[in-house]
Formats: sequence, C-alpha cells, structure tokens
Amino acid sequence: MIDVHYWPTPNGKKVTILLEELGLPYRIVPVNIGRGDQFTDDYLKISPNNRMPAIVDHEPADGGPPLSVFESGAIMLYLAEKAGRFLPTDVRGKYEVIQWVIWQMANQGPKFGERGHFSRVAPEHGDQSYAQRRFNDETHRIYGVLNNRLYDRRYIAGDDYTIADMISYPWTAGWKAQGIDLGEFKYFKRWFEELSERPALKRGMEASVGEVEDPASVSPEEQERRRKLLYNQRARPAPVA
Ligand SMILES: N[C@@H](CCC(=O)N[C@@H](CS)C(=O)NCC(=O)O)C(=O)O
Repeated sequence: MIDVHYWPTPNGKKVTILLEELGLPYRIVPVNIGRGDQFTDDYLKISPNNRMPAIVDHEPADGGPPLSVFESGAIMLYLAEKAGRFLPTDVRGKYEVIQWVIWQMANQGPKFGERGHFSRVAPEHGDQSYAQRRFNDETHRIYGVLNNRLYDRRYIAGDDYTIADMISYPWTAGWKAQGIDLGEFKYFKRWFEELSERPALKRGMEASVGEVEDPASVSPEEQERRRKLLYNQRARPAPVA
C-alpha cells in the first residue's frame, strides 16, 4: 500500500493521476496546507521542505522498511520505475522523459505558481504590476514551449503517453484563469483535449480528501495563527545538538 500525503492542488494531482493510471492501491492522507499540517514534526520527517505531496511506500522493491519520497518529480519517477510503466528503460527514451519531468518542476510549476500568487495579492500590499507582468509572460512563454513541442509529437516525450504528460497536465487545467487563449496554442489544445478524456486521469484530478472544514467555522484567533504560519515563511531553527 502507498500512502499519498495529499491536498487537491496541481502538484498533488500529478501523483493521483499516475497512481490511477497504474491501478496501484493507495491511501490518501490529507495534508491541509491552509491549516499548517505541513509543519508538523512527523510530516517534516518525510517532507523536510514543508510542502506536499509526499508518499510512503509500505512495500518497497528492496523489501526493506517503508520508503518515503518527497518532491512530485521524484515521486513520479519512483512510481513509474516501481511499476515499470510510463518511463522507458532505453537510455534515449528515458532521458527524453526525465528532462521534461525536470522542465516541469523547474519551470511550469514554479512560474505558474508565482503567477497565481501575484494575481491574488491583496491591494494593501501595493502595486504588483511588475511581478504580474513578469509571471503572466512566463506563463505564456511556457504554453508556447509545450505547443511547439507538441507540433510534431503526439505526447510530450514522443509517441507514448508518459509521466512527462501526467506531470504537466494538472497545471494546464487552469488555462482559462491563467489568461490563456487556446486558439493561440492549437497543438497544446489537441494534447490537452485528448488527455482530458482519459478516465484514469479524470479520477486522479478528482481525488478528494473528504469533507473539508467550513471556513466560517475557523475562529479569528485561529485565522491569525494560520496567517502568521503560512505567510512570510522563514528558516526554521536547526534542532539543538
Ligand atoms: N516542487 C514541489 C512543490 C510542492 C508545493 O509547492 N506544494 C504546495 C502546494 S501545491 C505546498 O505544499 N504548499 C505549502 C506551503 O506553502 O506551506 C513539488 O513539486 O512537490
């Protein structure tokens, strides 16, 4: 059994898409990142960067104790390798996929994430137009990278559907809110529409954490505690030896 420490965001959904595509049994362990679950001592042991997703594989291939992996790109590589699917084993095919997985982690995820962040900044924090322009442009550029890639390939890494596609898809599901005109990116659009019809991908996108708390039930003191915890995150002191 694989535990997926999860909250329903694009980074979390990458992992549930792959698990659904693989048909591997998994259990969702909610990490409510709005409440600060990512900062607990137990969670930091498996995900020291205080982010989700992370997994714990209770039956790793070496037969040893449970194995944990954090960073969604590493999780995708781990699960694909474990199952022997969606990651070629020949050197050229394998690195074709790996470079697009790393591209997603280093470009599409962070830049789209910052675009979303700066689009939501409250007015009392001042003029954000430089940052908004910067990350809107980057988002547009990145859609262009995908579109050009898909111009003469069915999937991101070539003829086969791989983890390179699964890791990029969830961040593009928000294309409308990201200000993207699909008419400008017709090869991307073809890929997006094909993937959107896959039943396993749909299940992964809909993976739920069950009932979530009603924001109205959170006291003003608790809201203040969460605001302090989540915004302006700075280094945590190292444990005293
Ligand atoms: N590079 C990481 C990014 C993970 C990430 O940023 N996760 C966000 C949710 S999408 C998170 O856990 N945020 C919690 C926080 O900001 O404290 C990955 O791909 O796994």
